Amino acid sequence: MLRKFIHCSDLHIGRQRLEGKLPESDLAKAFSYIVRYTIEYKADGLLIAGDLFDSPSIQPPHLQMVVECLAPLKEAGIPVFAIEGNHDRPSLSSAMPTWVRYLNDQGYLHLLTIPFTADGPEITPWDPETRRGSYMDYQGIRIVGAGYLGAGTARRMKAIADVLERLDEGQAHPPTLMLLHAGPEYIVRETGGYDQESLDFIRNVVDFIALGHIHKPLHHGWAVNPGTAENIRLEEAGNYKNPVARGMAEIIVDLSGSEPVFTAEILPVPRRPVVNVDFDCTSLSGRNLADKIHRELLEYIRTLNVAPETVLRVYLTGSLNLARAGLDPAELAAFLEEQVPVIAADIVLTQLNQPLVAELAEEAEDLLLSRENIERQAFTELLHDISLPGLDDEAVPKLVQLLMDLKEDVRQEASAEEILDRINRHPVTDHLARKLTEEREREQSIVEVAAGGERDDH
Ligand SMILES: [Mn+2]
Repeated sequence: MLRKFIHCSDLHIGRQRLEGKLPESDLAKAFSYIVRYTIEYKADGLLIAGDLFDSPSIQPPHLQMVVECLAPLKEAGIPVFAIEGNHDRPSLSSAMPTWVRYLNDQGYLHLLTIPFTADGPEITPWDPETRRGSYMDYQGIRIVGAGYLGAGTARRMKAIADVLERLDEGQAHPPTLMLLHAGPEYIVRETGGYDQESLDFIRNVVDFIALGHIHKPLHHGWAVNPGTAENIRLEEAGNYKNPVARGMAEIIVDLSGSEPVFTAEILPVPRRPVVNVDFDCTSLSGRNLADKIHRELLEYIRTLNVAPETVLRVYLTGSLNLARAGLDPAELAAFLEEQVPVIAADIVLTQLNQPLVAELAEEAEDLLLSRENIERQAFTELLHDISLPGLDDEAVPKLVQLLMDLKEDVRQEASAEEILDRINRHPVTDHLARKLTEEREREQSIVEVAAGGERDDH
């Protein structure tokens, strides 16, 4: 027995991008794609993990967009379960009605909330009469909406888990899926995220967490954030270098066994193309420097033949004194928009005159966040438990690298010969083989000595 959900988050409908140069409809288009997919895939429900709107005070057309996106689901009879993110509400403690609440009251979605009082979280079942509640038992699955928990996220998650555990009075709780608008604390330090401890704690009562808030896709196995469906900030198009899928997640729940099995896959959502261009200004000098940059950049961009629906994002790199060069980035952007058939151009100065700092920051981010790092750690831990001759502290990282490379080979569907070749060529293979041989020889000589001493006894 399978249940299928589509999970999205952070649609930020109403967001102005590049001072409104990018169409607002892009965000609705992405959302509409997700809705169509949900219907065609015959999913049991759509999950929205917060920040449906960019602000609590969106303009009428933005509400209209969302209503038009959600209407087909209402017609198809596919329920939508939503929570509010930090952008949907003026503040955590605000009692003001929100546009998500309005959509709830109009029957477009089920807004799940867990209010916190002095006594802790107030967790109530969904009441179809009042259309209020914290969770709904739907198709054999308990869907809980934890919402945005602010700076107290880790602490409040534990409090919620505590109450959830006691809900069923000693009976086994149904398979539980939680909607949560939060990121890991290593990303959202200042605003409070979840940490390993709160995750471990909540794991006892929650089988799967559908996350939002962080615009980058995150896959923790049983907790998943699909990332944004459109580039809410244009940096999102450049920061996530590996073109990993992002935008929505397919969650499948297998209820046929004794234990529910949740699996999730993050899928891509088509988005407006953003072309990131690096342009090194270092070698340019002399008079009329600004003009020179205008001309040379234009010449370079013309060679790229970008599609007309593209957003051009130009990172000026190298060293350049903006003031002395008389270069106005807004003017340069306007010039490019006039000369090249693109929807908008954006000049980014953050990489200028500080390439090292930018690179270091990027490296640090990669180190912290990457899935690769987690895998590397797992391999290292596994290898530490194996006692293999020659597998010392120096060899472990080398072998880990080899394993990572092999994993990538398999993913890229490398041939058996190519894989064997990589193993044979790698210095760590040689090192381990030599140590193993030495060890065997030593053992052999011990056996021989022992055997030599006993020969006369027969
Ligand atoms: Mn958010």
